[in-house]
Amino acid sequence: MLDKLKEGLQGAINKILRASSIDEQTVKEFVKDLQRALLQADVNVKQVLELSKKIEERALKEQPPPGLPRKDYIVKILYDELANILGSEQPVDLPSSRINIVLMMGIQGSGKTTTVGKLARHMQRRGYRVGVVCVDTFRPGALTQLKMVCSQIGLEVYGSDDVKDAVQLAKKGSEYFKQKGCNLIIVDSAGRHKEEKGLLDEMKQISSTINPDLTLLVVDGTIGQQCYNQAAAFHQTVPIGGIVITKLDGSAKGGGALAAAAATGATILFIGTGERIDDLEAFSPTRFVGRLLGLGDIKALLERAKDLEQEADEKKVKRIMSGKMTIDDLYYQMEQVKKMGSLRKIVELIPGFSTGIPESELDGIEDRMKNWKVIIQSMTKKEKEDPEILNASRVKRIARGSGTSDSDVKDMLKRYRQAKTVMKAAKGREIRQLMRRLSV
Ligand SMILES: Nc1nc2c(ncn2[C@@H]2O[C@H](COP(=O)(O)OP(=O)(O)OP(=O)(O)O)[C@@H](O)[C@H]2O)c(=O)[nH]1
Ligand SMILES: [Mg+2]
Repeated sequence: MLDKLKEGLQGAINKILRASSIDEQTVKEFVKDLQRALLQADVNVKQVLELSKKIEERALKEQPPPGLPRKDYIVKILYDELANILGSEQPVDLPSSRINIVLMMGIQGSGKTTTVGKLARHMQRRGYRVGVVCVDTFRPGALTQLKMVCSQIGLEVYGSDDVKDAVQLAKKGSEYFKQKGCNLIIVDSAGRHKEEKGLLDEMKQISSTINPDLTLLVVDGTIGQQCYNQAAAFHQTVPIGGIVITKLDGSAKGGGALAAAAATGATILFIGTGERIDDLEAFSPTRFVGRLLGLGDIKALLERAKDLEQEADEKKVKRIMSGKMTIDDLYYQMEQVKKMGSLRKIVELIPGFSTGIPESELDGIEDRMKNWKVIIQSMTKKEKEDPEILNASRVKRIARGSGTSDSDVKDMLKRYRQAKTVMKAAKGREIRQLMRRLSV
């Protein structure tokens, strides 16, 4: 699966790991190799550029934790950023204690019916009592095909060759399996072209009638980055709970399909890796990227990076707690909390930050934090370690260098001092807990 992409990425990794020293040139070459591999896998150009810019910046600017060679750190950055563009890790939320209805949708031939069988098998193995409903009244032979797929695993299919009302079938079929005590009912629908309005309307009706717990969009991975438009078009009709990308076996464009699907914001929950009933995998971005990069080979490296990062974090926490917070530490905290999402929450979480910020001002805080980042980047190492040396002329220089104003710089310094004071004052468990929360 995705052999060419694997080859390209692993080639880039091997090259950088073999390099005798890492300089800007080596990093640029590494990024070029990545770009080539990703573009070949049909990853969207904009996504490739954004990703490579981020990797290049991080590879050149970030300090690896003490003890970790920069080239190992760069591989870790690649691992993180690739997993990042494949979306967040989300388990399938179908509690076996309730009756779950899963509705499949997707355009013609994307692999819905095949996936119904695979998913039924996957969930059966996890102890679910599964029933399958065929509401494809569109294509002749649809019911027969679904029955054939499901007979392999001894599953009953509800459907009719005579009833043409898909909404009725959906309703009756799910009632039927509810009565029978199933806790997972999978509904296979007819293929849709995204421009066929009539069919899309039917989809909407089915959805509002059976009220599915999960709507899965099935997308053919061989279409590569076009997945984005397809997923977006469907999402407008019926909100998608998750995506299944099929036919990743033998598709040269699979990488692009995955990246594009994730870019819609919907979670990729499963991938199809062949025509057989067992060829379905639950999707995890980190596991998937690990395999792409040859996890066997880089596992030790990743673990070491994690250990050293943790060690460095602990040192940092100690320093901050003893009241010796540097500007770099502040920056680090800002980066950490950003990962957590909501800015309002962030501001509330960093002690000292929210002090004196009126509610109305909180909304503008995001822009100010962006300002603070460039301000910090314009400071020298010495200034960051000891901001008290900042006199009027240094403040002016930093403001000019960061394209901000003197008062912006002063405002950042004020917040820094507040945070430092609060950290120093509030020793003990509370802060420790907070820091731990910040570094998840
Ligand atoms: N290689 C490969 N083939 C697949 C995979 N999933 C589905 N297929 C094939 O794709 C073709 C179409 O699959 P179906 O499951 O019938 O697609 P569908 O979306 O139900 O099609 P309609 O009901 O006509 O809209 C079949 O030949 C499947 O064997 C996969 O993961 N890998
Ligand atoms: Mg079908």
